[in-house]
Amino acid sequence: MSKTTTDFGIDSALKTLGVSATNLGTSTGSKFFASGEEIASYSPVDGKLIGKVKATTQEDYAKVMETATAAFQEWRTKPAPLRGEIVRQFGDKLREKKEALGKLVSYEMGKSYQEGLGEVQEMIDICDFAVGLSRQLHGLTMHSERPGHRMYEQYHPLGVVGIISAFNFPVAVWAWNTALAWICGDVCIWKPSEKTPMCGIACQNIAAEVFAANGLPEGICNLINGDHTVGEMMTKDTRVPLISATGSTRMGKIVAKEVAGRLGKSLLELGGNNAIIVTPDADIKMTVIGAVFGAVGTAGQRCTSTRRLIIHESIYDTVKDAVVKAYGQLRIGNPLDENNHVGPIIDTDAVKMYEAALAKVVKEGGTIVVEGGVLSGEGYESGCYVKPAIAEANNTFEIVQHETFAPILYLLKYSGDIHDALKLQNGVAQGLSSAVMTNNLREAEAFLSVQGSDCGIANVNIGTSGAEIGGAFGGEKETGGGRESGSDAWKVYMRRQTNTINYTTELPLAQGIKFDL
Ligand code: UN1
Repeated sequence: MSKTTTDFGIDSALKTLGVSATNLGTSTGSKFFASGEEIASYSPVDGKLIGKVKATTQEDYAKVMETATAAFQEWRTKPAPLRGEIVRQFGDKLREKKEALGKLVSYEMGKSYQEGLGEVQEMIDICDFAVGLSRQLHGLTMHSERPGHRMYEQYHPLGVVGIISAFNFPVAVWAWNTALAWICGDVCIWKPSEKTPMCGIACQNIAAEVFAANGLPEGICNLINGDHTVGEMMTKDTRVPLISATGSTRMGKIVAKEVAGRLGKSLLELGGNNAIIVTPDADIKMTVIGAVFGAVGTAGQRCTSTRRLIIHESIYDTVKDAVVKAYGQLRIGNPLDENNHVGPIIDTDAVKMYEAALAKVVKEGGTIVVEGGVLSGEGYESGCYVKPAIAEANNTFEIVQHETFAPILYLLKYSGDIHDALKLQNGVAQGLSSAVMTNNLREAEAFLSVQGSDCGIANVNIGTSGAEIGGAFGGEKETGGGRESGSDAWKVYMRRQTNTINYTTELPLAQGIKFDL
């Protein structure tokens, strides 16, 4: 008998998170309302209905926007360290609810419970980071060319920030954006993926509780639900100065065009096609761990998932055999059961894309080395469990050039030196994450040099996924160019103002221009 949700504590997790089964949807703070169509959320784990939310209508959106705009007037006047204090409390609440939220992430999205917990940990980490930042929103002081003048820059909040997030990181990516936006003095409207709406409700509940406990306005945290038409309400809205969107390159191109058309700012984190280069100097044991976790973690549905292994011909067979052997040990099944490594993919549409990709790689001349396939029978009733597959392929294959959100790893062979491997690695349209496995200093430095990886993330002796929040996260080319989370990513959530103050009784002009009256 397969275990039930009660055995895994899902019912009690939902209770802890205040997620009831129906009629939740749009929300400003803790006030839920919505009048649109129902969106049902089915778990890919067991195919069961988790709950339903109502989609946001234009009228609902108008109400949210009005509340958010009003809340911004108040929130922006709070000193940044005080805003940091609120984010600190939010991080503490997440610590309290880590297990429950990690479970819901696992159950609604399908990633392993460990990865669900990891995702909540990313939220906690970004809160800690944001709290520190709230006392460090520094601008520069410049020396004026004019005597008796002082010149400096300061950062002010932007206003209402729109966040569109994807199903694969249903809570962490929202937190990256929102924790920074909040300490910067912005208010947020979040549209989570319509595939993971319950995670949205759970996070909204946690955040709203913190704002309410501090007597702060409802509209600092807002939630809207629905498909791309709901996202469009924000992308078209001139009252939303920044749209942060995570998802496919196809979606990002639409958002970018719409937001640029009204001269708004967009922060895009889109598709990846990430490779690990394995050189003759690689540590094979480390390579196998990095590659296998990178390819099958989150069932290959991270933006940072390893999709291509670029292996030197001299060690090709050794690496291939080691990775194939490791795949033989993978246990696929209920992600809440910690004995399993790989859970389901998000839905049956994703399963179709997975099957089509495997058929295509064969059609293009590739060779399957680890067979894929959809699992059926007890425990696999949802129809969303697939076998992680490996195919030998060519970088020029159309399917290899394309990001398929599923556990499919392509093996590519290179001869020559690191620059030949880099040509393959960089020879795709996307530019998110990259890695090299080598103990050779020259290879490592070449990989990181100006002629090296063209990606936003470049790792040495680490896989492509699992970035820490402290670094700026994002990538180049079709990945969209945005940077989220750590480093100075906060700057995009603020407007920079240059201030020059004349404390003399003269009015000298810059550039020495004479203008005597
Ligand atoms: C994503 O897939 O959109 O680096 C985010 C990682 C995670 C975040 C991935 N920390 O794999």
